[in-house]
Amino acid sequence: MLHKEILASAGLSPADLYSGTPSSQAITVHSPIDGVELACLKPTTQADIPGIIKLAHNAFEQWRTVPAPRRGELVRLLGEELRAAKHELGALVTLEAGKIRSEGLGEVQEMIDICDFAVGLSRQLYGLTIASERPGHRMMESWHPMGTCAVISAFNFPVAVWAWNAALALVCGNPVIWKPSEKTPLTAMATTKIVERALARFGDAPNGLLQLVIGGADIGDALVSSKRVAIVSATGSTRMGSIVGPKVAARFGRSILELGGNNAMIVAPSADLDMAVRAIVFSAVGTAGQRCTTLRRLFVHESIHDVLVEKITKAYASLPIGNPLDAGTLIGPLIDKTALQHMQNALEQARQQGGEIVGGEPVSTNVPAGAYVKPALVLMPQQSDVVKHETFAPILYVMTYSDLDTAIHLQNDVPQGLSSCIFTLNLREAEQFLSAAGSDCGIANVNIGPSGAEIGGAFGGEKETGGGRESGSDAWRGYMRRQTNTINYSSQLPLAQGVKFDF
Ligand code: UN1
Repeated sequence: MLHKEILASAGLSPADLYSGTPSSQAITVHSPIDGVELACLKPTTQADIPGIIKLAHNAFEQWRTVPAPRRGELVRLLGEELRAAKHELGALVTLEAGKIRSEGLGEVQEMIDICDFAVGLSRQLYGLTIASERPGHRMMESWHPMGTCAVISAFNFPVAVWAWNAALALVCGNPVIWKPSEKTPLTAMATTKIVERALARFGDAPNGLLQLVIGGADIGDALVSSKRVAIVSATGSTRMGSIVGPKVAARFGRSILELGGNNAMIVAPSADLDMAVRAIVFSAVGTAGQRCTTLRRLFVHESIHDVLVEKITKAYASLPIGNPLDAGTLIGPLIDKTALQHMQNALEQARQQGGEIVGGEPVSTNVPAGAYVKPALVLMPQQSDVVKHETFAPILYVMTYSDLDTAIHLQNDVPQGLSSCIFTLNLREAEQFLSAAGSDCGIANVNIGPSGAEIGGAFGGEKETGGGRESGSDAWRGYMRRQTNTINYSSQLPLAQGVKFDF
């Protein structure tokens, strides 16, 4: 399929794609597949932001009074529209973000899944009832909409992460302003067209309920700094989070941060090695190593190290690298040449720190402008500085361990705390890994890799990963305000704690 056909079938017209004229302000979008220019967009300006926030606030004042199951109906329609557009939007994810076909489709599936989840949730925004210490009194909790939710998303999951946030925010009664990565605005624009179809079928949603802004850090900053943006949900680097988090906190706003990961796997002596190899290869090289959940560190028991490394090396050698639009490709390009440079720098540091590197070199394909690389396997003598740093590329550092306590200590001894896993058939080891003294990550798995989480669980991590939770379980609470209610149905006014105040 040609680029033009993919763009057109995702509903993007030439007028959408060329809203800007080449200038220092315009956002030019290139496909990571071949570097071809896809669009030149007029960005949202800082001067536009107050009006956008005001419109969202007006939408909030209406939307918060719409019954939650009715709000869920909009999300149900969005899920239907996404199902109908899955193929076209998935292909655009491939074109704009460079994911292989199946992962592009998987990303849209993740959007559909969270819509289904949120529809059910729209009838389940439960609060507790609480026993009161006073006679004739009752206590309860009510969950109310919070206000405008800004979603700042990254290039690597250009649409799914918006959907995790938007589906929940909508049923929770909040409008959403979306700032996608300036590397992937087209998938966001195509999603907005799908949203418009759902809104048209819904009928009476307020204007400004779902808005899109296109731009760079200055636009993100205008959203982050506004007191009228109740929630800022930001996905990206720890560096970005360290700017966003304090700014939102300084104005007592709420942030949901989903930042860097440095995810590990421990492979114990009893592990099913063939299964472990499949999990390692998918989670280390899938999405060309550009997931926040990508496997970056492998701790292998010394008794199985050589045999496992041999199996992984063999598997790596068989991986088709190339144009992600082609059926059969498993590793597409890095997002750009800068990412390639970061990867090469990290490998150079690894070498200096005693690493033995297999792979990692640029691959020449028939599309020279793309940043294609062989995934790198790096045998490290210890967990040195470079290993503790997240490099957004397919680099897997392999280390050995002799006792599980040390392996768990090493796995936790990094600044990030997103995802982790152990391969073992030993129940004691598995439970130790999941215990309070085990993995310190937001996600800890047994006999499954660290990436490719389902939407039903809360997604996020600790430490420099930011502490936010999105997606399933009770992550919805992050999008609502909790109100404690005490109701007195007696004819007395007793004070709590037995306090007397008679006059
Ligand atoms: C991300 O990389 O920002 O668990 C999100 C996974 C995906 C989401 C990753 N469901 O790998």
